[in-house]
Amino acid sequence: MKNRIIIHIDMDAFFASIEQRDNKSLRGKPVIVGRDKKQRGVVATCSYEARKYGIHSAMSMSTAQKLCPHGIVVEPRYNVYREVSNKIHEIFLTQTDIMEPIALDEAYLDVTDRCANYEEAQQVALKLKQQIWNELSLTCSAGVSYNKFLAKLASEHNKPNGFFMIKEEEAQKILDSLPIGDFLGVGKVTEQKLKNYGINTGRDLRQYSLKELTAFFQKRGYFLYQLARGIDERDVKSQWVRKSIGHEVTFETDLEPDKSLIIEKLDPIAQYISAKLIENEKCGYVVTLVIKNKDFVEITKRIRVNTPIYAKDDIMNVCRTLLKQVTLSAKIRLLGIRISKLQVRTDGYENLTIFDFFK
Ligand code: TTP
Ligand code: MG
Repeated sequence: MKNRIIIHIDMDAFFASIEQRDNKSLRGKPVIVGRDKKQRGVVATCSYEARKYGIHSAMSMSTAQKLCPHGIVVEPRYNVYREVSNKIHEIFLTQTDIMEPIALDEAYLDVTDRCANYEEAQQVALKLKQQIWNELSLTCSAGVSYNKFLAKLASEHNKPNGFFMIKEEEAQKILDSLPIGDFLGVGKVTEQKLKNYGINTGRDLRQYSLKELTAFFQKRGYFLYQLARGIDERDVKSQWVRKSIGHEVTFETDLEPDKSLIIEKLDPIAQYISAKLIENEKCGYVVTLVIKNKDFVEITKRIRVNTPIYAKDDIMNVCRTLLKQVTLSAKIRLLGIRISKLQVRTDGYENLTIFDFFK
């Protein structure tokens, strides 16, 4: 069986980056997000500028302010963070259905079926980073590997705004030199206990037999034994139902702003989406047409049809209608179509034409 390919994405200084994005005066400054409560609160997170002073999550606010007296304390805005988190998940779902969100700012994506090799997975990860930047003006770090533990390790490798891959042949070397405290599930107490056995790195861990490790640490010993050898069989648990199916194409040379040419270029995109809808036994009510011009100005037009569609010709008919509402002047660099408000396809409307369906 083919090895899995998993992407882990984690937003950089998540709460703090959102605060800096939304308030220009905080950019480039040490920002500490947390409730002050007369300095009795704790730091939720802080900007990378504040990390230089040794501030980190869960540190007491009073310590943080002692370390960096000119740090700017900002109250958390959880509803905003939640909203951004939802948008990030939507972006992830444009690339794969198998997505497991962890907390608000990270997720695992299983792209085994979607990517033939690591290079393709790299393209997906970099595309997601770019999409997050384009749509949300936030950076994240991405890691690619063949299991969850190593993918997360990879995403942490070049933080912030990083990308790193750990392929099978590179994993052991990286794990051998990994400090024991960085292994999955090793908290402060276990770390100390491991160190008492002389285990400071992955290499030290690998010197112990499975029998010894399970004797010392019970079930966790078994996991540690496996992790030291780059084995982590946890699945990416996707609880998410795909909300839309879309596809975009960026052209190598910008297109002339000519509607008949655009129709021609939209055809294979509609074909691709239709195939995806059929494969997933889905049809959708909302069609969105995306046109981005050479200056990165994006035009989106959306329409809801009365009966959900999935056939290429129906998708193209709706796109033609949407295109009529658009005025084009500059050359075009990207075209995309998205079908949303999906539902499971049931037979019985295949022969109807879309023109009956507009509201
Ligand atoms: P993290 O991903 O651990 O941290 P981060 O995104 O701020 O920084 P980076 O990933 O670049 O190292 O956590 C995500 C968010 O969760 C973080 O912005 C704030 C929140 N959080 C807390 O509220 N308390 C905590 O103790 C931690 C670790 C995070
Ligand atoms: Mg993060």
